[in-house]
Amino acid sequence: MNIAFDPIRMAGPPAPGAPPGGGAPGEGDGTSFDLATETRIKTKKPSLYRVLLLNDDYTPMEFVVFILERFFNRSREQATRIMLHVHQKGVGLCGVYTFEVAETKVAQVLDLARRHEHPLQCVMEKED
Ligand code: TYC
Repeated sequence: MNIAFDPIRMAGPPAPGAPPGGGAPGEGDGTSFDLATETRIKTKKPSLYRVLLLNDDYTPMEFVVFILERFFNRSREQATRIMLHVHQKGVGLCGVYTFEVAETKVAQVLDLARRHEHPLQCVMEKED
């Protein structure tokens, strides 16, 4: 039996003083290889990004409400509340997403606004 494939031998921690990587017999002669024995998988939470709408004097309120319903899955009531917040305060939060999702939503908003010749601006910013 090829000792490099012995699941019982490979299951435990390396013996004290064992070389890093396991150091199976036959190592280096092309007849053996190391198995991946790392059990504690390191994970990292993805960074999150706020997508914000900016106020302007020309984009129709109804268009902003439509944008919030269509791209940010907001109800008519939520969308109206966010739109009015942006109208009054100058900036407002549409949602929080991972990088690629936020990037896509900004692009969708800007593309539709441009095609309707509205100056609506949408930006993303990293959360701390
Ligand atoms: N201020 C705009 C108006 O009076 C409405 C508006 C709201 C525009 C939100 C942009 O992100 C915006 N027609």
